[in-house]
Parts: sequence; structure tokens; C-alpha cells
Amino acid sequence: MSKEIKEQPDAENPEELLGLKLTAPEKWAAGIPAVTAAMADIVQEAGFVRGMKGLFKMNKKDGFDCSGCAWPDPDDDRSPIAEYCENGAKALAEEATTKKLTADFFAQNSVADLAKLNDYEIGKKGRIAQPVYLPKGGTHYEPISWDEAFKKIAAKLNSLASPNEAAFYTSGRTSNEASFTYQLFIREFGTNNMPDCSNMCHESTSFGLAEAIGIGKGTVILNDFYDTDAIVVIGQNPGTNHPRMLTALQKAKENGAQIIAVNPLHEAGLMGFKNPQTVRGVLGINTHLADLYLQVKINGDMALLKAIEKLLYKAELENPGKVFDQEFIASNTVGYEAFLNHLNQFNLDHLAQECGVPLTQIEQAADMLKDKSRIIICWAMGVTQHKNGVATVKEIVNLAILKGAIGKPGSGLCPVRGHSNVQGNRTMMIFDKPKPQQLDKLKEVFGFEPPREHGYDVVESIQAMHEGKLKVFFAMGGNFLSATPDTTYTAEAMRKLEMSVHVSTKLNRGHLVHGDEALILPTLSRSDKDIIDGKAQFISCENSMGVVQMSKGMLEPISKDLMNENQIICKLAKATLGSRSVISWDKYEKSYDAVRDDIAKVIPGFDDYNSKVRIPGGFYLPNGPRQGKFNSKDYGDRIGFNIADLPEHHMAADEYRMTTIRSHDQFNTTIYGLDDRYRGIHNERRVIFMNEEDIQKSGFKSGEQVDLYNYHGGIERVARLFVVVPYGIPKGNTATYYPEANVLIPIDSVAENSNTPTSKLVFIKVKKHQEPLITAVWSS
Ligand SMILES: Nc1nc2c(c(=O)[nH]1)N[C@H]1C(S)=C(S)[C@@H](COP(=O)(O)OP(=O)(O)OC[C@H]3O[C@@H](n4cnc5c(=O)[nH]c(N)nc54)[C@H](O)[C@@H]3O)O[C@H]1N2
Ligand SMILES: Nc1nc2c(c(=O)[nH]1)N[C@H]1C(S)=C(S)[C@@H](COP(=O)(O)OP(=O)(O)OC[C@H]3O[C@@H](n4cnc5c(=O)[nH]c(N)nc54)[C@H](O)[C@@H]3O)O[C@H]1N2
Ligand code: SF4
Ligand SMILES: [Mo]
Repeated sequence: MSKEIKEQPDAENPEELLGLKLTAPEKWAAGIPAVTAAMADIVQEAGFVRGMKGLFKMNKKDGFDCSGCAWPDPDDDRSPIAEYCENGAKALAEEATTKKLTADFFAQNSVADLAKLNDYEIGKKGRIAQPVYLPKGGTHYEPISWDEAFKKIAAKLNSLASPNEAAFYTSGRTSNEASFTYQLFIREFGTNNMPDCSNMCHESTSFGLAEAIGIGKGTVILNDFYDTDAIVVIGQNPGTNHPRMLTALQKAKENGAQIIAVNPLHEAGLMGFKNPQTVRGVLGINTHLADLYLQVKINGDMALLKAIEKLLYKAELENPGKVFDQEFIASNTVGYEAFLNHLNQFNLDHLAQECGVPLTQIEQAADMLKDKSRIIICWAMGVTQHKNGVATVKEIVNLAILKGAIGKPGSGLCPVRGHSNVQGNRTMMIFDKPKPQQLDKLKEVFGFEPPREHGYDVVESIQAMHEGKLKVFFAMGGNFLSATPDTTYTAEAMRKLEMSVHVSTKLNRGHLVHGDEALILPTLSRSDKDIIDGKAQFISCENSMGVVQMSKGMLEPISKDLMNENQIICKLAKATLGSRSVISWDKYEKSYDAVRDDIAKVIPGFDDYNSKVRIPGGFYLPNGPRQGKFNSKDYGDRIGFNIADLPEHHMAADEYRMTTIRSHDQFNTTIYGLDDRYRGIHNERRVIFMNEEDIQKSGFKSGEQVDLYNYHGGIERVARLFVVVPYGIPKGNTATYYPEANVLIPIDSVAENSNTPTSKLVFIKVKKHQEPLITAVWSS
């Protein structure tokens, strides 16, 4: 294998193929194979006893919250046996592993050597067992004591010309308590530079919904799924990314709901489900899920939604008051007439062509919705990670308000969140654009003056690093390098830092592309026992439906040298701020209750936090729109119809649309395995899904080795060595896995208003694979 001459270890996965095997894509999800996959993983990583002990307590009311996705747990009774899915079990296997990285490991493996491994291999090395430090010019991470580590980071932070030369990232697993103390420290230090994974995820939702209805969160609860007439799932792959949602969809179907799926790929988990926790499922009996599957083109959603709205309008004209909820529209909305005029400007055939769905199928969708009023619309990354992500979110609101499908049982907006506490992070004020009222409250309660100027989000942070404006990057979890776009540019940016610090559970590529000095601080994971002063503590998280509940880890940590995230923050705050601080870090460090008492004073909905969080199953946060009380940016207690044009795509004749997706065997940049079982991909990640006709037209064949190019802004970005896989994807559309294809996503290709990277649409050219011209290997 050859490599270009590089001064630095590679920032990407090695360009090597592992040996792809293809099977036919599945038509249903879960069932026995899921149980088998889950068990194999957990037993291999954690051993039988430890693994089973963990699984037994996962998502139980007295147990710990699954660190996987943000799908909620049932409000009422939970299964006495298993309240988790295959991917929850894999998430546990990942952190409950007994393999650990000690000083020896880092002494034996240089940073450059580690960078030659692929993400799967890096992750499988085990949990980080002690703090490590990479000195300037160093080749190996070395052990460092916690005290020394805090001193070094504090000295560096205090040496900066301005607090705005540091940025503090958050990934979405950090608990409410640690998120609160983290933002408090950062703001007392003096900056709002708080990029977070939300910026790359549901930011378009948070922005769009906050403006439209007054809260940047969804409006439904789990029970709404059990009593609804229709569920529309747009740009989401629940079979892989929110597997227990399939149980909710199954129950909805049993109770008479119809399901419409909108997706460029036929995802197994949207088509059918064999519930492994029911006798029927174990016997292999499949619940058919989607009644209608609309295979849109990538980013065809806006055109599709408008076409459905237009057909509903036609039906409303034929049957006034029977299709649209005129009462709701009259008393809760603004701009109905203008919106209808806007719809009138579109031609149905044109809309059908733009979205790629045959008009007859769009008519079927409109028919299914027209007589129903209890409708839930779910969405995820297929909607948000587009240039017009915010506008599409608002178009979803348009459809909901035409039908009066919001603020009443069995109806509403359901953005399905990613990370298990990503929603809670934002509630706890992890945000680069805090509201003035929130900052006033901090000042009132704590007595320091928080910075008012907005900070950098993810994309702005990378650009600021590149321009030399940021000197220190501190990450609470995550894998910033690999999760962000334009990997080559981002790696250049990170290498310009004076110091990079990662608080992490597992080693990842983000630790291998670093500033002059770098530190990795190992922390407890969700399932780990968290003992302070001899007492077992618990943290709390907020799920996708606004339920806050406790989470108590119970597995023995793999090392005595791990520290919980809150303690790391408190100790760093003391080391950095010293007597400048007005906050009782000692108190917070010893007790989450003390943190919760102060959260109760600052964050609305958390009064009496310490008692409410102890109620088994937790408590719901207030949500006005769920009760039909709206608060939009422009129209007060009414929701304005949003008027948005169709997106325009200017692409060359030989360019394809490319979306990036998750395989079934990964959690973001953590690669659990090399298969994507439901899509029939085995033992490979460097694949490009292409339409059969496109493959033929380009003179390729199945299995062909290709390179992928993007030329946005006149810069050539290349992802080398991918294998062509013929797949049922619309013509002109392609899909690749994230993070292997992130190198192709231009840093300045972002969603309007939310600044989210457009990970679901970049334009690429596909060419026959060529070995790079320069073929020397760098030396370390
Ligand atoms: N096992 C597992 N669980 C996870 C994660 C994980 O990586 N692994 N990640 C977590 C996180 S952080 C998040 S945000 C969520 C992500 O959950 P999802 O949003 O479900 O994840 P993705 O795979 O990014 O893509 C979603 C779907 O969008 C479709 N799609 C792509 N482009 C378009 C488009 O233009 N229009 C439409 N309508 N559909 C499109 C894809 O085919 C895919 O089915 O999952 C969370 N849960
Ligand atoms: N092309 C493309 N890019 C994308 C996306 C996409 O769909 N396509 N999706 C985007 C989305 S939705 C998201 S959310 C981001 C995800 O971006 P991130 O949240 O930054 O990435 P993760 O892969 O979830 O982070 C994994 C790392 O977190 C650390 N970790 C795990 N658990 C804990 C813990 O409990 N505490 C601490 N301190 N560390 C922990 C481990 O070291 C692990 O390696 O990626 C985004 N990037
Ligand atoms: S659905 Fe999500 S939260 Fe629930 S067990 Fe599965 S991965 Fe964990
Ligand atoms: Mo996400």
C-alpha cells in the first residue's frame, strides 16, 4: 500500500480495503439475529458476568440510562427482562470492555503508529486507564498525574491573550450536572466558545422550531405513538439509530395507525420489524411497518412536502373544513392565505420531478393524511443536514399546522435526537449563542458577569483554529476531528493549536491529530459506578421527549485513575480560576445534589430537581407547544406559516448527489463492527452505494474501485479507494458512510441559519481508482 508524503500522521482512515462481501438487503429489522449480535459483542468485550450485570440494569428505573441514542424509555411499566436494543447492548459492550490502555500501551505505540490503524481497530484497543500527556515535539503519549495535567491546562488557559482564544466542545453524552458545571466554568473563565455536537446534528431543528413554535424541541411523548392515526418518518433510519422506536411503531400499527416513510434508501427498519422481545418476533413473525414508502431524491423533501400540501389543499377545496383544521388555523396561525397563494405557484408535476417520487404515490400519501387529524411527523439527519435544513423543518411545521396536528394527544412534531443527553446539554446552557435572559439569571444567582458576545459554533471554531485565532481546544467527549467536515482542512486547523485536550472514555483518531501539546483525560462512562466519598452517586439526563431521569452506573470502573466529568471540571476550574472564582467548586465536586440545587435556581422547569429526579422514571420538563401554547419569534402566541422556495442544485452533468449515512455497526465515529447487516454490506466500510443504471452509464461495474472527488470552491477534495455497490437508490444519487467520506464535505457548505455542515448533500465526481502519484511512506 502506498501513501503520499506527509509530515504528519494521517488524519483519516487508511486507504485500504478489507474484503467486501455482499448479501441481499433485508426487508425487516431485528429478530433473532439482533439478539445474537448483541450477545456476541457484549460477551466478547465485557465477559459474560459483567456484560449480563450491565444489561440487566440498562434503562431500568433504578439503573443507568443507555449511553446510545436519545430515544425515551416507557413512562409506565418497563420490561422486567430487557429494556434495550441491539445497539444499546453494543454501546454497553463498547464501554464495559475490560481491555484497557495503560502507560505500557502508550509507551509501545507512537501516535504515528496508532494513526495507521483504522477506526475500528483503534476503538477495540480498550478503555483509557490513566491521564496521558503528549509534550511538544513528542512522539508518544506519556503518563501524567491528574494534578500535573490540571496545572498544565490551567497555565495554558491563563496565558491566553483573551479567553476567546479557547474553545470548549461538548459531545452529547455529558450528564446534566456536568454540562451545567462545564458551562459555568467556561463562562466564568470568560467565553461563549462552546461548539457542540448539536451544531452538526439537530441544530436546524432547534433553530427552526424555536422560531416557529417557541421551543427548539419536539412536542410529542412516547404515549402519543400508541394512539395516533398516522406517522410520517422523514430522513431517519430508526432500525439502526433508534431501534426501540420500532417497538413504538409496531404498537402504533397494532392500534390502527398508518406509516409513511420518506427516504432515498429502502431501510429495513422502516419496512418491517420482528420484535425480539415478543413471542411473535422470536418465531419470526414480521410486523409490516411502512404502508407507503416514498423514495425521494436526496434533499427532495421540500418538494415532496409542498406537493403533499398542495394535494391536501385541493382536497380541502373539494371538501371545505374536512381536510384542513380551519379552527386551529384561525385561532393559532398567521399567514394562511399567503401560504396558499405560495402553494399555488407550484406545479404538481414539477414538484414530483424535483422530489423524484411518482405523482401517484404522492397522491396516495395525501389520501392517507387527508382524513386524519392525529398525525406525528418524525425526522432526523436526512432533514437537518442540508443547506435548507431549517426551511424544511419549518415546512414540516406548515404541514402539521394545516392539519392542526400539534398540541393535542396523538399528534405533533417529533425530531428524534441523536446522543443520549444531547437535548439535556442544550437545556443546561451548553450553547454558543445563549439568550440574554439566561445570562442574566447566571449573573443573578452566581454574581459574576458572564460574557455576552456569542461564541464559535463547530464550523466557526474550525475556521478560527485555521486562522490562528484559537489556541486551546478542550473537548468534553466526542471525536471532533472525525465528526466534523473537511477532514484535511480540520486536521490542519487542529495542528495549529497550542494545546488540545480530550476528556474521553476511549481512544479515537481525534487524539492523534493534535496541537503542540496534547492531553487525554480518562473519564467514567454511564455504566461505571460513580463513588464519591464512599457514596454511590447518580447523574441525570434528558431524552428526546423532554423526560429527565436519573442514571446510576453499577459496573466496577476498569481503573482507579478515572475521574467523573464533573470532578474534572471542578478541579480544572479551581486550578484555572483560583481565587478569581465566586463559585463553590469544592461543594459541586463532592455532590451532584449540590449541583442540582443550583440548576434548580437557574434553569426553568427544574425547581425541586433533587426530589423530582428521585421519582422512578423521572419527570417531564414543561413544553408549551405540547399543550397548544405557542410562542413564535414573529407572531407571539401564533405560528406563522413559513414561505420557502425549493432548493436549487447547480451541478455538472457528471456530478452525483452524495449523502453520508451510518452503518448498523457504528455509533457515530465509534465503529462497533465492519458490517451493515440490513443493507447487506459485510466486512467493509469504504463503499459507495450507486444506482445500477448510473454504474452502467459510467462504465463501472459492481465491485469497481473508485475515488470520489468534490470541487466546491475550486478546491479538490478526494476520498480514495471506495468500492462500488449497486443499490436501490434514486438515479444520480449516491451514499457513503460517515466518517470515511467527511473529507469531501466542504467546511463552508453549511445550512442557512443553523450553520450545520451539509453532511447529507455534497456533489461528487466518481472516477476509476488511481494510485496517488507520489508514493513514499512518511517516517515517524
Ligand atoms: N446505532 C447508532 N445509533 C445512533 C447513532 C449511530 O451512529 N449509531 N447516532 C446517533 C446520532 S448522534 C444521531 S444524530 C442519530 C442519527 O440518526 P439518523 O438521522 O437516522 O441517521 P443517518 O444514518 O445519518 O441518516 C438518516 C437517514 O436519512 C436518509 N437520508 C439521507 N439523505 C436524505 C434526504 O435528503 N432526505 C431524506 N428524506 N432522507 C435522507 C438516509 O438514507 C438514512 O436512512 O442516531 C443516533 N443513534
Ligand atoms: N458526514 C457526516 N458527519 C457527521 C454526521 C453525519 O451524519 N454525516 N453526523 C453528525 C452528528 S449527528 C453528530 S452528533 C456528530 C458526532 O460527533 P461526536 O459526538 O464528536 O462524536 P462521537 O463519535 O459520538 O464521539 C465518540 C467519542 O466520545 C468519547 N466518549 C464516549 N462516551 C463518553 C463519555 O461518556 N464521556 C466522555 N467524556 N467521552 C465519551 C469516546 O472517546 C469516543 O471515541 O457527528 C456529526 N458528523
Ligand atoms: S433505542 Fe437507543 S437508548 Fe434505547 S436501548 Fe437502543 S440505543 Fe439505547
Ligand atoms: Mo447527532
